[in-house]
Amino acid sequence: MFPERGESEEEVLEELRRKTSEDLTFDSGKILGSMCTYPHPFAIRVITEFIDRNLGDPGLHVGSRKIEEEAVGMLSNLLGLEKGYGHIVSGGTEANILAVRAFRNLAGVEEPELILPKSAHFSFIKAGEMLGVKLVWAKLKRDYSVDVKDVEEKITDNTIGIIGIAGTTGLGVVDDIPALSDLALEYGIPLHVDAAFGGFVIPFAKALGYDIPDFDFRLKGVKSITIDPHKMGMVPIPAGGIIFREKKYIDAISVLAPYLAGGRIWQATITGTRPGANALAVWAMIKHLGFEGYKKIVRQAMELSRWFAKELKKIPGVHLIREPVLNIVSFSTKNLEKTERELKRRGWGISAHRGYIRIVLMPHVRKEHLEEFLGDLREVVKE
Ligand code: 0PR
Repeated sequence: MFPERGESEEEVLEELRRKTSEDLTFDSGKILGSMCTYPHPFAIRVITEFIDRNLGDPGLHVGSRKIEEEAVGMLSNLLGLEKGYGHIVSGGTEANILAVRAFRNLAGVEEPELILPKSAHFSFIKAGEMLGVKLVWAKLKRDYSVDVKDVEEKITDNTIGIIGIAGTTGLGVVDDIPALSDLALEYGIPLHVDAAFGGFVIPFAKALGYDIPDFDFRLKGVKSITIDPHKMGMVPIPAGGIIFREKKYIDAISVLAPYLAGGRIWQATITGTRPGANALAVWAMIKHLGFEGYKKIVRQAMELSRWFAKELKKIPGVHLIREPVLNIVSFSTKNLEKTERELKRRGWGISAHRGYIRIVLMPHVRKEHLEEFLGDLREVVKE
């Protein structure tokens, strides 16, 4: 019911606290299956200070628009591109939809088809449906990366683009992007890399010496990349990123907004009114942490995931789906449904809907949380 008369701030807050007491919080250490984390305090400060900025009307917030451009510039550099074109958007879903939209608009074929790995995120199902693009699913190999031969066999005159994934949602697997890039160049088809999760992990993990395939704009077939600051970038939700290699992709999805208070603009994002503060927070976090700061966060997450995988392997009745590539470790048990139910009953924020339980070693996950989880898992599996 819409209340007739208002209550005091304190009363309303009290009720909010009571009602959200059911929520799992990141500091409880119980959320092991999420790609989000408690944002960095500095990002929260930035958001609070610049909460009113709207990048949907950049003529009003000219400074913020320039900062978004700089943030896109720094992300492009991280991904091996001197100058890129793109936006800080609402998340990986919007970023992926924008990439498919650009590819479809530029291809200009009547019955557009997109080739994507079986392991692709469900955001592409939304993209296919909204954009009238047929999804052609490519097989995975035994190591759960996409079968590049199968991708090649699925190419037709209607293919508008190919998707590769750098950090799959379920297992954190990085596809053979160099081979996909070669294929894309050979057939003259653009390649989009979904690095929504891996974008803020792989560059740092590689610098730490982890052996992970190349995945970014250094490969010439890669025309666009999704990279989400609201996952491993430590920025509050919503903050996704889409970067294109060339301006023509942005032009292909830009719509004229003629009457805004700040003047007419061309707008490429799906959302109109959109948070400037989050884009500023992306910029601020990159400036504050720098490559070294992110490397430190990634080092901890990667080391913890290697340790965790080793501990899991010691438990009889538990098996790893595959050796971890990034900071995601997935495993199964003999009676997975029961394991899931029991672990959930003990308060753990995990799910097993893909045929395995996925643990994401986000920055809020600490060794003591994992030790407690392993203890519970040992008991549950033994029962
Ligand atoms: N691409 C990949 C590879 C992803 O893993 C995800 C999200 C997306 C795109 C879409 O990103 P947005 O959700 O930002 O639009 N993957 C996570 C998942 O589906 C999202 C998530 C995050 C799920 C936090 C749970 C959670 O608590 O698993």
